[in-house]
Amino acid sequence: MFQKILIANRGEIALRIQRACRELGIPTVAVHSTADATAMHVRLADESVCIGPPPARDSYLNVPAILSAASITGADAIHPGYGFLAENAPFVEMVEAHGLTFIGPSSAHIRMMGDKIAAKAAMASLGVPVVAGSEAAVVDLDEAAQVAKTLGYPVLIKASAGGGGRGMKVAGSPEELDMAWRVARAEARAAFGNDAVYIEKYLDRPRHIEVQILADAHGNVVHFGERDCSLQRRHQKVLEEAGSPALTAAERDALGATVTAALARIGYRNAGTLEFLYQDGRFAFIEMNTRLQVEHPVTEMVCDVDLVREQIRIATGEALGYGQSDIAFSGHAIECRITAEDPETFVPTPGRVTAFHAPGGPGVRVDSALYAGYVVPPYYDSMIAKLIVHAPTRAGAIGRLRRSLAEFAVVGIKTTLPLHQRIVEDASFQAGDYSIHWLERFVAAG
Ligand code: MV4
Repeated sequence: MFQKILIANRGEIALRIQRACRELGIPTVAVHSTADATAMHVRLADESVCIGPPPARDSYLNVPAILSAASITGADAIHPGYGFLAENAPFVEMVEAHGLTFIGPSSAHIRMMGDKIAAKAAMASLGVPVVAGSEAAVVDLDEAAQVAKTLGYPVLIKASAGGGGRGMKVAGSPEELDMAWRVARAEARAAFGNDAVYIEKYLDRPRHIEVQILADAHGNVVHFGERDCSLQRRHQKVLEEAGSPALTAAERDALGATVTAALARIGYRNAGTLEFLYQDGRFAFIEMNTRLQVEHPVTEMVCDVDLVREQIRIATGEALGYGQSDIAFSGHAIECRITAEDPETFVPTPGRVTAFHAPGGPGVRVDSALYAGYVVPPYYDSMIAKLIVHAPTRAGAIGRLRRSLAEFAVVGIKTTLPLHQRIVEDASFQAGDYSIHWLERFVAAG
């Protein structure tokens, strides 16, 4: 087992990783910017090291400072959490060159899945259903027109280095293709320094369904079912559920069997999530995330698994020790991401939290680094808490969500708690009847 783990992150996920380490008996090192000197992840760590000034590029993305912090504290492994350095292949290589273990996949798999064209081609060749589209990068407008004609309009032009919604343009007709093509290429070049793009048939009202997997270093791969992450605004997820209200157990089992077989064949290791669009009863792979995700707790609740503990065990070389038939799905879980934002305009609301009361009771979990007196800094992501509820049925989970949202008190700054309170009362949400466009319309309608 590791002697000491450095957690290269902040906020609730740094606490989440500390908790897994503590249960395994492993001491932790927190790193922090000068803006986070009084943050809860620093207060609760066994040791902490300041790694730079507030901007993330100078602190949480400061690789030399993070490697130095590991060296001076004697850490032998680094957990990246999500965001920051979690999917940065050169970082993984530097960690390993320093004789440390990166708690995550290999740099080669991170690189493969970061190239969306390569990821899709690999999955297609392994028998995973993918969205209809070009099989490689599309090189010029003539080829784009050819591909689009074959697919039929509307089509979506995507940046190969993109993902998470950045660098996408819809073309609804041949007349729109030229403009969409040029804008997509220019945006991809500006945002990623890489203008490789590919084209897909545009699905007009899909759900976003993702499958959680774990793979050990011995070729064992298991899945933990799906999460429905369709409720998002501007590519920021707002509420996630496990399982999806739209899927049957048979669909879950079939999709899980397909993805675990595929990942076993490429020798994938550690945690991963495969993203699919689901429309008209069909799944289509779009991307794979090679990290622990924000919304992992809903999976933990329904599968009774500690995914962070499993990531750490896998990174030491331990075998999973269980198979697919040992994983049972029990009840339903829902997560609300509470952010320090105005619930109507979504303008960030950093500032002092004067009072804080988290809900509790049966089936309620709050992952947060907030405390009364804490000042939410303006430099980082605005998520301040995740409220996760679990109950035997989806209706039961919604009931627990309603009462825990009413209990939740964050005083001193505006938060998105009122938005979540409105969502739980909505009839379409309660019926599980929504696509990826539902929340944008709900917010616009006020
Ligand atoms: C799509 C799509 C429709 N058709 N691909 C957005 C994020 C990135 N991961 C992929 N995305 C989409 N790809 C095809 N062929 C619609 C989206 C999309 C979306 C996907 C998941 C969750 C929210 C979304 C919001 C807008 C668009």
